[in-house]
Amino acid sequence: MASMRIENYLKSQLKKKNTLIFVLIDSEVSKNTDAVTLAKKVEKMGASAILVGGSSATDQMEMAKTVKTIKKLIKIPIILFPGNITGVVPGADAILFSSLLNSENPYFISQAQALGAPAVLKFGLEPLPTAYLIIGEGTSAWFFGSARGIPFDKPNIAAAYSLAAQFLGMRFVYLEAGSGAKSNVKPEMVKTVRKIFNGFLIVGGGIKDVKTATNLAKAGADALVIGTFLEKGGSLKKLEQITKAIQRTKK
Ligand code: 1GP
Repeated sequence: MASMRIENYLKSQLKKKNTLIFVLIDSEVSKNTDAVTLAKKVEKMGASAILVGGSSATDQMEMAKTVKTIKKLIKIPIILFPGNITGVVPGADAILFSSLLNSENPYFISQAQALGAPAVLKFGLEPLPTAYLIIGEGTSAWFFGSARGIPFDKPNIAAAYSLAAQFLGMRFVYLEAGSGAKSNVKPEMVKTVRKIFNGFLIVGGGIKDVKTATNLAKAGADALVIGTFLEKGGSLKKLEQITKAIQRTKK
């Protein structure tokens, strides 16, 4: 049985905090030095994990370098968030081992996974079995993943996919509006998925204010992912306000 160190860590974090913050670092957008400074700051501020990757991050060398540099300086786990097999690099703690369940291209449902799995094993990355669901359309993740985006106002479709994920043994669901999305996943959808899905529920895409984050936390998200807000120079003070607010919001 593979180690479940990171999965157990996330569960124990959930017992202390109601909703967690994961900060996404796209190694191609942030320079190595920026990524290091950012990782250190967000750790101090209460983020529970750093995600490295994204659907447009394809430079493995750059990504491996970022992971290696950050790893030496922080204690919170680094979780890879691959958009393709190029997102599998050594040195991280775990990987969102994801199947893009609503893709129209089987490559993103099972073939990339088969191609990437041996490297995940070789690099000793803990695979976190994740159903990746793309909500809405027009984002890079939607485009590159050939997704048939679940409409924002169809929570029951997201819930049906999440239940299917659970029946398939996946312990994580990621409701993804896409990086820099104009509209984020609606609390109603999170609530509907939460009712039916027993695992760890991640929500991301376009989150940049306390109110949105609090409503998603209240609706039952276990972790919110924030990337673009910081990439675009959003203040750490505001991120801290978001973090504090969701950590005290009861589901
Ligand atoms: C994207 O869900 C993540 O894959 C984070 O989205 O970059 O919009 O914060 P943002």
